Amino acid sequence: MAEKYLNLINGEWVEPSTGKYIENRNPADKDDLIGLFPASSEVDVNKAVAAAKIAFEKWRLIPAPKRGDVLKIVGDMMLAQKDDISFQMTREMGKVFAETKGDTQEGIDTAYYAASEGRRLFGLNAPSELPNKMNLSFRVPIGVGGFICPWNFPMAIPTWKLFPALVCGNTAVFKPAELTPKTAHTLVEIIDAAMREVLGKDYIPGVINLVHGKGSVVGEAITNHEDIDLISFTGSTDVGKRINAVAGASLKRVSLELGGKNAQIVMDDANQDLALEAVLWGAFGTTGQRCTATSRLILHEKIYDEFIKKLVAKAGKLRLGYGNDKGVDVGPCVSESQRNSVNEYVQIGKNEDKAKLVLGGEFATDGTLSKGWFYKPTIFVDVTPEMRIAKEEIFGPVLSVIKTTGLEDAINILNNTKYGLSSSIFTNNVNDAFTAVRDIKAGITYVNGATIGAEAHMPFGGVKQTGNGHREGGWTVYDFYTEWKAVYIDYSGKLQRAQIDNY
Ligand code: UN1
Repeated sequence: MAEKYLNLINGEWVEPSTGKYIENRNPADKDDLIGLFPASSEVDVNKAVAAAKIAFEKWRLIPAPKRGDVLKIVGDMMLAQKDDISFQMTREMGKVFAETKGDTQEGIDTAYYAASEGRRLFGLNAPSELPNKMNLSFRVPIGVGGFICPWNFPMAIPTWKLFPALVCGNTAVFKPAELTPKTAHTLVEIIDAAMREVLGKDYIPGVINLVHGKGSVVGEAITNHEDIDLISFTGSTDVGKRINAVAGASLKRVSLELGGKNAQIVMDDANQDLALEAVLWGAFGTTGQRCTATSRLILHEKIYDEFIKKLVAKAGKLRLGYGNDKGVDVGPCVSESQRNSVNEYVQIGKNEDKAKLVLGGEFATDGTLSKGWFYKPTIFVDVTPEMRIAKEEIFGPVLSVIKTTGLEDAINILNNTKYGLSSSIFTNNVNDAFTAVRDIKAGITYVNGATIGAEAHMPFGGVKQTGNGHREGGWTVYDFYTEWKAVYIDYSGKLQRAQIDNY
């Protein structure tokens, strides 16, 4: 019998009110049942929010450096368990062990950053327009946050949200992706243990609550809840729009990280070997299941045929398999429905008269691959910018190659999408590089680097329909998790009226 996992509500591990559980299986081997995770309902969300609301009044009074100490211990614990966390993450999510170790490391980096932010969280002062009066402004926490997270970065993305939120003094109701509940369980176990260690007898139950279940039930209940003050969501643009609309009705603060249709430009003067390595990594790493994945390659016409030949040869050699096995380059799609959705896009590409499929385009079923949701690395060439495979997010190992005549044309093609998350240009021409940095419409631009691999202490997010203007990561996220409070201290001993007495 598979192990049953529980929700964490008000400091206690509890069964879901429904008594029902959801199976978590290995996408590389559907016979491998990892565990059973709560299929929670609105009732569980209500309990979690109530606990978080009470906890907020105590947690906000814990000095920020002490809240940071909790995050320091969290980082240490994650580091000590890095290999085990990553092994389990590969088992439930599919990407290869080297990548899940990167995912865990991103969480560790975020923990240490948040820990030190506990001793900063800088405010700003300004002079008063009146004598004997002091003006200060500082950050205050907002309240209860709802955190709705995706499966592609089961550790890094929840930490991007939870750690800064917590160090700022907010409390949390965390709903992880249904497909990666085990990593979430481990993360919350660690946070709770660190809270107990740092706070001792002053431990506050309900600062972090974990409610497993479906987005349509648990995510929906969080979005609708009147005592949730802010929501941070990473996922599809369609769901993001819905969350924004529903949460906007009660004026919740909402941070959205949504789709991408990222492109890598390769100019004719570029280091081709480097550009080749980058596109292989950007397009097929994480089986193409990153918001930042390279799903378009915009190739200069002068190197077009030669580059494609090398690319197809190399991509054809990528080894598919279970990501915890040695020598595997690419894992499975995360689920059957995700693989079907990738395959539907490939059929759309195949039906385009002009686009040519030059690699893959089908399920990979050789030997043990038939036990999982594997899809062959797929490349379409001669794609034109208006085709659906050039515009829509596929979220799988599918690359569309588009020919360009030069820099301006390449940038126009790159910008021809409703998204704007990551982007890249390979060139050795410094003028072209800076022009691209200026004119590309995206939240992230790499020069001579792949579209994936953002660092945890830098602003992460996109323009246009990739989000709603907020950024995760680094210092910028602290603006999302705090409000500014302005304080005026008058030590003149009389009533001084701004805008009146001094003019
Ligand atoms: C995502 O795909 O949602 O920059 C996050 C990167 C990773 C994070 C990706 N550090 O590719």
